[in-house]
Amino acid sequence: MINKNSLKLFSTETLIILSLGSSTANSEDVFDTKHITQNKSHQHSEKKAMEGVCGSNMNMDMKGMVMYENKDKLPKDCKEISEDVTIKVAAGTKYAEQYPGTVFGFDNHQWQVKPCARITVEFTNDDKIRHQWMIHGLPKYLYPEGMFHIEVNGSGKKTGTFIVPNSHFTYLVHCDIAQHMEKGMKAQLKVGKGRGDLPSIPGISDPTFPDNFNKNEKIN
Ligand SMILES: [Cu+2]
Repeated sequence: MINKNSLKLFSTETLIILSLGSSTANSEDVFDTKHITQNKSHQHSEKKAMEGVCGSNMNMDMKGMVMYENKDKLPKDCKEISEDVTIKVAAGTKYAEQYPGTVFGFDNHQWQVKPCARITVEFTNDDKIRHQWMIHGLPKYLYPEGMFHIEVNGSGKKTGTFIVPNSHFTYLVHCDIAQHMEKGMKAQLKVGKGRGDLPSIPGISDPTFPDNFNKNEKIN
């Protein structure tokens, strides 16, 4: 069966490609240059080809990646770096043991820094599965998708740096692997005074919709 919607989508895309092709005189040139650059970077050995900084500020190898790192570009509302902070974070199932109902966790679920701080995150994964330290809500002119992200595939460590803006805010930090945040890998970074607590942070805040274990409820 051919899905009508996908046909519709396909035809719209085709139209866009066609119109781009005809309206941009040197679009082929642009494409060719990109193509050559990509080929060049892939001419190294197999190991090298897997490593290095990709076009989107992503530093990746077999152990994991650091994405959208920013060591020196100041947010618009910062005149200077206020402080250099190193946050050491460990991730793993063992950190969930003290919080009933969770399966995964960080060794710390909250950090606080000054506005305009430069933060270096040393992220250690104590499990044999993949974990992430991912922060959201950063200014999009500096961080694509408003995000900075470290990922470690199995036990190991990765380090990355980013700079926060000047406003008081509470940023969401989590692991984006399916069900890891829901099962405890959720934390917050408070910049300045922050802006309250996020819900469901282990050891810090209650969930918005708590599980209901009614002892009086009869099971038939
Ligand atoms: Cu995880």
